[in-house]
Amino acid sequence: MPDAMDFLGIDALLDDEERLIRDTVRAFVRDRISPDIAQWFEEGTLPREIGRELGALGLLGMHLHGYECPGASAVAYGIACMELEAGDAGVRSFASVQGSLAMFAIHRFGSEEQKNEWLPAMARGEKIGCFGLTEPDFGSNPAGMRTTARRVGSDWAIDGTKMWITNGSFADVAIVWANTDEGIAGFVVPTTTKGFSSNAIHRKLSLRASVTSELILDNVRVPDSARLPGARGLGGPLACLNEARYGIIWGVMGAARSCYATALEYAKSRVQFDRPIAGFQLTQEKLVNMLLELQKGSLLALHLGRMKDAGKLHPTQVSFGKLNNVREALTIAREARSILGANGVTLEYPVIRHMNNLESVLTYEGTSEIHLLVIGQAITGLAAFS
Ligand code: TGC
Ligand code: FAD
Repeated sequence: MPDAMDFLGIDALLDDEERLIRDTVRAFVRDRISPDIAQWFEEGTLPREIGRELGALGLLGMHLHGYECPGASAVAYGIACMELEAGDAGVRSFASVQGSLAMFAIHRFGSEEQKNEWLPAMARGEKIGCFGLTEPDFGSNPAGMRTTARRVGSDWAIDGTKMWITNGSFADVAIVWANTDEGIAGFVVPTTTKGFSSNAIHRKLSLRASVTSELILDNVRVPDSARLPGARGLGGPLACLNEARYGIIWGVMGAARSCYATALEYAKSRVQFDRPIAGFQLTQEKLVNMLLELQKGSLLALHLGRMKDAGKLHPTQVSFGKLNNVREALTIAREARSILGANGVTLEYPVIRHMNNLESVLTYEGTSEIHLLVIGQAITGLAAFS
């Protein structure tokens, strides 16, 4: 009989190293994240030392090569994202922003000096990075950003406000995207630079175990050596987003798996009308639909991961994965919550925490509507963004 958690035997498609990474990250989540995550979520915190622990496990900048980064495969990185998000999307977000956004930007577009200065310390989790693209008035449409960088002698002066920036308040370095006379450029800005400040955003009901902040840049002066020399135009930040979006395709299946597993166990033990609720047809329909989408989404993640490792993954295919898997993970979480009845609305179970987190994941890294339009443009040749 197939395994209720791996009905299609997807595990057999992984190699020994991939299984080892999965088991290692799963054990870390079980021992270090799961016991405290409900409390962190309730308090709206994520302990900073988690960064060093993720670094010690080689999970920061995991798929980057050189500069003390592990150089793991895309599939291995995806598996790590899945296990981290099975714990909480806030922890996966931390690793995504650090590795796929901040470190990737430096790795892909930075000078040797920038790479040597930042990447080893960031891989170890000693220095934390954030990625400032979104602004209060420009979310889905970053091309309109108002943050500017103008030359002042041999320096740059950066002015503007970035909004909804993960890790913003405890970052050591911010990758800031700004408009210049030559188009959009990226800057590596130490957060101790004069004129740089941040404000944590409070009252979030989603991704509470993750710090989200506003960044204010008021005449922030940096030398030309802080500019990312390889980044030209909006394609620079969007190339970074491809990396983080790829990790999300896997990550959300981890959250969905946690919801499905919780609902299945609950349904087998919760008795109403003298029978376990798992014995009712309506509950079985929910569980089976969850399993179908969980397994299909996991296969999709693996397929896209193998394509990425072969160097054949197109950004529009990343959009395909992000749109499908986040949408389905959210549906799975909502179904799981209903199976838990009143218990489904408390932090005693992980389900509503995942469900609320997934609302952010649906929005960040490109909303589901934007990814739908990216795919729509790819298949029709017609852009429908504006
Ligand atoms: P468009 O004219 O289509 O493109 C401008 C230039 O960018 C290139 N490009 C890409 N390059 C790499 N990867 C991609 N996915 C790319 N998409 C486009 C394109 O070829 C072009 O290059 P060039 O050389 O011709 O100039 O740009 P557009 O202004 O029409 O916008 C397209 C659109 C709407 C798809 C894009 O703006 C978009 O993706 N918007 C969504 C914004 C977004 O995702 N923001 C995320 C912020 S970061 C975040 O959310 C972190 S969450 C934290 C966490 O993970 O925990
Ligand atoms: P808007 O762009 O205003 O969109 C609002 C609604 O309008 C959405 O449903 C959207 O799909 C829809 N819409 C917009 N344009 C169109 C269109 N052309 N056609 C159809 N529908 C459209 N950003 C960063 O730069 N760095 C970070 O680290 C970061 N972390 C984040 C963490 C959290 C917890 C959250 C919630 C967000 C984070 N973001 C970050 C910001 C995130 O990327 C943006 O919220 C996202 O890009 C959407 O922008 P917006 O919120 O301004 O929504």
